[in-house]
Amino acid sequence: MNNSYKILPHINSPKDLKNLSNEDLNVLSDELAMYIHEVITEIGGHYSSPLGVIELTIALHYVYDTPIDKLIWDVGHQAYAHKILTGRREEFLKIRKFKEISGFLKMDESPYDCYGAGHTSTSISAALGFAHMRDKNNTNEKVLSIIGDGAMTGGLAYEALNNLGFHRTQLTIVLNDNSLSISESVGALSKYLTKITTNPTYNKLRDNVWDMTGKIPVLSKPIRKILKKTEEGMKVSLTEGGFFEELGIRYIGPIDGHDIPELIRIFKTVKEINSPILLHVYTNKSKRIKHFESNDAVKYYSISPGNKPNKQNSFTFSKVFGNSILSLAKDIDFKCITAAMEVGTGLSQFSKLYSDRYIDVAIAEQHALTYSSGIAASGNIPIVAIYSTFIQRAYDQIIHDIALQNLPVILCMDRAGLVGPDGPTHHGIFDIAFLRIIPNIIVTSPKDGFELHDLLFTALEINKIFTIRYGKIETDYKENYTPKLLDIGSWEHLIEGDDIVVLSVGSMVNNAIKVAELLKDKKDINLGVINCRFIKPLDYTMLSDIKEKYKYIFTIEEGCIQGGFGSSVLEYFSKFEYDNIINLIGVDDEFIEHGSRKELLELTGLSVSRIYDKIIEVHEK
Ligand SMILES: Cc1ncc(C[n+]2csc(CCOP(=O)(O)OP(=O)(O)O)c2C)c(N)n1
Repeated sequence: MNNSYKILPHINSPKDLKNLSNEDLNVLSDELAMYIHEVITEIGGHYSSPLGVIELTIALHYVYDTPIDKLIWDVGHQAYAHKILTGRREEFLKIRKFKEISGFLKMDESPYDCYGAGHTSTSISAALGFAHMRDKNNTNEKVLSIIGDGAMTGGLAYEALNNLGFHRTQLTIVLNDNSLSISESVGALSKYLTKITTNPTYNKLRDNVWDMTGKIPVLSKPIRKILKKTEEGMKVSLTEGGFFEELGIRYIGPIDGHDIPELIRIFKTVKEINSPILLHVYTNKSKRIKHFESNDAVKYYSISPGNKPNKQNSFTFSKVFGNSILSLAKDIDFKCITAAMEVGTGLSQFSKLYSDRYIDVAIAEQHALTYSSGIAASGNIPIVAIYSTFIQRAYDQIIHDIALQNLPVILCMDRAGLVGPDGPTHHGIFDIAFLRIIPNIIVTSPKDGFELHDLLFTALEINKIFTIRYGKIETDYKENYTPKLLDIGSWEHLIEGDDIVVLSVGSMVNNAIKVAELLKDKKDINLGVINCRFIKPLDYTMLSDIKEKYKYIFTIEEGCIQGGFGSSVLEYFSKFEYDNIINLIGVDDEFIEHGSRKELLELTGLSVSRIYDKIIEVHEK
């Protein structure tokens, strides 16, 4: 931190905010923005979302008595200012690095992180849990959920609102409305919120009510009642239904989320109200993006280390997915569905060129899956693109709505395996285990971009429930590739070995090939390598050959060992008498921290050198 910072270096906890003047608080907000900018452009991380809530964060910590009062941030990707103000200013310099502080909130990182997350839409439910236990224990801390308009589109948020409105306890929902999710916020709620924030008449009336109540500290009960009635009447008529009020949650807003004195004034008032409140704060994620050629909050949602642009000529699996979809769309009529991850899943171009065949359902993975089952049931082909980790919350939809009815949905899971700096909330390590046990489902993973294209093509041809998982990594691919149909359940014997074979899945096929080269070079051992692109069904013909030919069998997957691909191989072997020695390599019954993918592969035993060591250890025993 250079000498230009005047106030930030002296803030070691929220207590240090309490005596600052409004002017100093404003200077602090500029310094926080500069600090976040300097660090994140150098080491990478979320960018526009944290910059959008700087003033809001200052006002919250100024008014509330944290960590006694509970601030529960939804997702947590926006809470960088919270981390910096709560004693982690120096640690922030290495945020998201291996063994350093997390990019999300974590309960074991700080007492100020009273609840962790990474997936959206959990904060109101969790806050209600806190609030109810406070009531039972007769303590009087305040509980707040800070949730974005994007996260508010997730079904869990509505379940919590429903429960909160019924129980009517003190819980303040701060709705941070910037009209953006990662891309544009979509759906009826988004339109509804925009209508409120852009309605000048309503804003004026709203402010008047606040001015009056703010200026008269002790209002008589009847006046309060009348005011409340008028206010409700205005809201209901002007916002077409007073959605939150109808649920029993008092709506206050919209207020400017960048005006620190105003935020402080309103939080001080809200703090005194002991019923459920939704405080609608509008913020602008672009406001503090000043150092690039544009202030595009979608483009600068996150930044890679050194702010390097993506390499133009290289392919990631997401890019291959986007390209393959575009080329397949010319001849085959399918629909693409995403849950707010248009850019991340590689569907940006498709969404523009085929807007009538593209549906963003907002951050609603459960809905995305059941909605797709409806598309399939009506005789159309849905391709759903979702990150592996976010599929977890749509498990019953896969079993009950898709598999049980055998409805041919194609499910493409990006970010499978270890995703790196986003850490345990985002690693996609459970998908093989939880999908392969469901009847009627085909589970696959390509070794490279060409095979991803082949699998997509195959999925579109065969009219079955078809899932494809691939990681956040670069891969081989060439544009204008003509895909081929793959036999369901067919593996590829890439290298013939002597007595050891590696059954490798997806991203691990490349590592297995490198291990084979090393073993040949260093020990003159011929390692067999098989590309197990079908995780379910297995290639039973090849497995019976393997059983006879190889004494040592290793399975390698970038996923959990328990219930994973290796387990399915063991299930196969359990049907016979066998004397093969079988070893499973993968993530062994633990959550994996954040760090670079390279560091995490090393940690979990999935790096080339660790696989090599393991094979030698077993073979030379
Ligand atoms: C269940 C789930 N689906 C998708 C995501 C990916 N994701 C992270 S932040 C985000 C957008 C959140 O938008 P909003 O709540 O408005 O917050 P903002 O970033 O705009 O402040 C999305 C889709 C996620 N974290 N969790």
